[in-house]
Amino acid sequence: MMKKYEEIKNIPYLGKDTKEVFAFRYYNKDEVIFGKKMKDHLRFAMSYWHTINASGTDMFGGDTMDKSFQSNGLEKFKKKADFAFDLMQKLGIEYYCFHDVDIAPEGKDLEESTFYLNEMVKYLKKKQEETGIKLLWGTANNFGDKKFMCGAATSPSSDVFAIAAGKVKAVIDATIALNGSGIVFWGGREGYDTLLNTNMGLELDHLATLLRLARDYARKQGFKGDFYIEPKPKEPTKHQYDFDVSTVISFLRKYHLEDDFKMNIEANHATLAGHTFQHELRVARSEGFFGSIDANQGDLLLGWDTDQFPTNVYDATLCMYEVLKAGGFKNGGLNFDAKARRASNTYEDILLSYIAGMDTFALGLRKAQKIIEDGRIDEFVEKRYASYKEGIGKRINENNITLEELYDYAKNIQNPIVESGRQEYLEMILNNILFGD
Ligand code: XUL
Ligand code: CO
Repeated sequence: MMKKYEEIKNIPYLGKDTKEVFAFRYYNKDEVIFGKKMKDHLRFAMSYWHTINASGTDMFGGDTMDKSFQSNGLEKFKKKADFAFDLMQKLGIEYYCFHDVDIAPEGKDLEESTFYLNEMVKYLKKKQEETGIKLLWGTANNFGDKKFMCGAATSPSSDVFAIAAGKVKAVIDATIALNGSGIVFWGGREGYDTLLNTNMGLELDHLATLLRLARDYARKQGFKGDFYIEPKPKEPTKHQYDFDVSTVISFLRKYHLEDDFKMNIEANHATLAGHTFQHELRVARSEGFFGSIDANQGDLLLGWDTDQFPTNVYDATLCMYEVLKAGGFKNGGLNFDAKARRASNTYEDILLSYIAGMDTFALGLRKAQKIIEDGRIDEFVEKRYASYKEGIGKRINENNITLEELYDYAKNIQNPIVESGRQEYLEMILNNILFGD
């Protein structure tokens, strides 16, 4: 029989051949890869909302799992925190992430909610000191309550804008008090369901205003970490303004926010936007906006955000390849914005889903290391653009040529050489690295 949650003290690394259920097969936290421990490459974080609060409810049925902790009010949230830190210790997870409403009860208004939030911040601070666990990022839930039904920063109501801003201030204070290294903005209901009732330009200006106010306040309070935008194309609104990485980058540049804001890229949001996870990471990396990751996966046959624990090694490998090429995480990390399935409704399933996700990314890291050490793929790409290393190509590359000069040069070209893209060969190398041993 499977062990019970309470009996499991910690999850050991036992290597790939073990049949032990509650063990890591690939995640060996202190093993060094490219001069850095696995745990410092991966910087795993627990998402409070899915793990500590979500109870299996969906559109068609209620809870399948009890997360009530048999108590109410602040007491309940203290018990949740005790559970959260115990779970992270069992798994060896060193970071966590939260929304304001995940960690504290909501009061009747902003002032009362902030009071509860601050009480819980004191409690969490103590837990952090006892365990060495750190806060990766904090965020405000400015989408759940009914007052946010038409948006928060993009609401047609300026009072709602003010409350959203107040909640952001409280989250900034909480994040700073807990020494968090990031503040996330996921645009919850910042988007539209129909353009018939929407002033898009005004809403985008207001969204930028809230981000600017947040940045200025946090910096004034001494916050040195990163601000992240988490792109998502749709859901809950039909069109989310933070559609994908490219859209967000041009938004940030338009409003001069690009020096402080980076991306928190979520795998399932990428696929909802019709991109691969790797695509979104590549855009962020090549534009200098790589920051943090919400690691999960969607079901490609479903058009909504299923937030499944990641088990796809192919995607995790290409993700970790991008992370390594970006120079690794600085203030960011791999937050599991993922929940065990509704039918995986035991506490043992929570452990198993984290083990599966952590092992998937550990294996992805190991395989990404192999791709880089193998060198064939990188070398192929390097050689593919060799014509830009000298002559006319070098001048194009250096932006040191005119259109007339290019015309004069081009008129003498008879048969330009364009080499094969060799896609299948490269995919074969990747398979070989993934499955070769
Ligand atoms: C929603 C989502 C959020 C953000 C934080 O799709 O991903 O949980 O990660 O607000
Ligand atoms: Co997310």
